[in-house]
This record gives sequence, structure tokens and C-alpha cells, in this order.
Amino acid sequence: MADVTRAWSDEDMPDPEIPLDLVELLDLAVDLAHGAGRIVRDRQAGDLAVAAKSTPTDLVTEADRASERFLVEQLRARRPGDSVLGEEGAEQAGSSGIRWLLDPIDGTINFLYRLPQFAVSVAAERAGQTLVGCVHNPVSGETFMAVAGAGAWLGSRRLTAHGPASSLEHAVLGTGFSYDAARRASQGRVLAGVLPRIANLRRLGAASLDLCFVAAGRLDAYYEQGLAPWDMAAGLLVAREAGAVVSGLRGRPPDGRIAVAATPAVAGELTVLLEELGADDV
Ligand code: LIP
Repeated sequence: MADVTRAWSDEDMPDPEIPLDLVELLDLAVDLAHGAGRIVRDRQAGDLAVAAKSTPTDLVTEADRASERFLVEQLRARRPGDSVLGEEGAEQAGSSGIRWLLDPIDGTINFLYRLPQFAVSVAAERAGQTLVGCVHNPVSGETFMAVAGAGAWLGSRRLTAHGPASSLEHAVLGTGFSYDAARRASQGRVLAGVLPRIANLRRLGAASLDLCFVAAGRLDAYYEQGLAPWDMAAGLLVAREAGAVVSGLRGRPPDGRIAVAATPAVAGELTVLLEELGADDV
């Protein structure tokens, strides 16, 4: 069992009022993400069976499935009363009130192309509120973590979302695109309106890591339409707990329509621009 308390060095130790059950949930999330990360890294070395899902370009590999099998088996053994929802089809009802959202490989296309930008994303929620989240990149070894109301960390470093930009025109922004061609065309139209208003764009290929990069000050902002709960739950909590402004548009929370995370310095301008461009209607 990973000992996440080591992830928080003494001076960064969060408020001792944090309920032990949240510490235990995070400890488990980190352990699960590291375990699945080892499986994913080992499978990448071999030949991979690949299949298409919603569209010919929405791919799943047997490494995605092996990672999800591991996560579900571990949860069944260690928290049999919890519910589970996983990208590759895992769905298990429970009575504890806790639900785990699992993305066994977020950034599957990067994984297939051996681009070292993919992650195992694990989050636990209660009544729709994310309690803990962990995003682990098995290639870089980086582990992003957060506890609701207590903060966000990269390893033992406490995170605060303060990218360099003081305004949108200086911002480096991340985004992503759908596996559906027609939706990508609409996303492209929105992006055409965004590009002249920002400094630069990054399409890194894994929503969970993109959100954590806003938390770590590696991006000033990120938005994407059409994300699933397992893509964004853990990363949104990391961004929010690092002090990023996390939202949808028009006063809505982040959801499958659109999820936005931005530093306080650029959030207001970006939200107005995305609303003007109808970014939540693609
Ligand atoms: C991916 C997201 C990415 C998005 C892709 C896809 P997957 O998740 O992380 O941000 O642009 O369309 O949804 O499919 O690799 O788990």
C-alpha cells in the first residue's frame, strides 16, 4: 500500500482536520494508479491488439483493457461496497455511496504512438462531488494528486495554478478534439476564433494531464468539449484545488458540453470569448 503521507512533506502537510477516510481514499487512488501504470508501461513494450470504438479513430488497446481489469479487481477486493464506472465498460453498482471514475489510459492515441503523454486517471466521488483524484503518467513517473478542500500536489510539491500570463493575449492554452469528424470541424471553427486572441496553443492529447498542467503552471488555461466523466474528474479536482478557475460556460459546471480550467489571471477573458464563440454548442 502506497503511503501518500510521504507525498506531503511536513511543511506542506495539509490541515490535520482532513478526515482520515479521504486520506485512505487518496492512498488507494495513488496505489491503483501506480499499479495500473506498471501494467500499461509493460504492455507498451509488446505487440498490442487494437480495436475501434465510437469511430474508426477512437481506438482501444488490450493495454487499456488490462489496466481497467486490474483497477476493477483491486477495487472489488479492497472496497467491495463501492460503485465503479470505467471508460472501457466497467460498471458496478455499490451501496457505500462512493463511486470510482476510471480512465485506464487517458491519451490512448499518444500511448499507441509512443508519445510519452498519457496517464492513468482515478477519482472517487460521493453524490457527484469528487473527493480525491490521482493522475499518474507511467513514463515520466509524475503523480498529480488532490483532496477536496485540502489542496493539490505533484509528488510532494504543493501546486498553485499561476501560469506566466497576466492576460489572455499572453496565454498558452491547451485544448483537444473529438474522435467524431463533424464535431472536430465545429471545434476547429471555435478554435479559429480563439487563436488570434491567445499567445499560443498546445494539443497535448490527454485531458487529465492537460488539466494537471494548468494546476502546475505549465499551461495558463485549457478547455475541451465532449469529455467523459472519467477523462476529467481527477484532473478537474487537481486544477480546482490548485486554485484554477474551473467551470463550464454560462454559469454551468464543467461537463460533457465543455470543461474549462484557467488561472485567475485569464479565466474571465477566456470564458467571455468562449461564450461569444458558442464553444459550448459544438
Ligand atoms: C482523450 C482525451 C483527449 C481528447 C481525446 C480523448 P482517451 O481521451 O484525453 O483530451 O482530446 O479525444 O477523449 O480516449 O485517450 O481516453
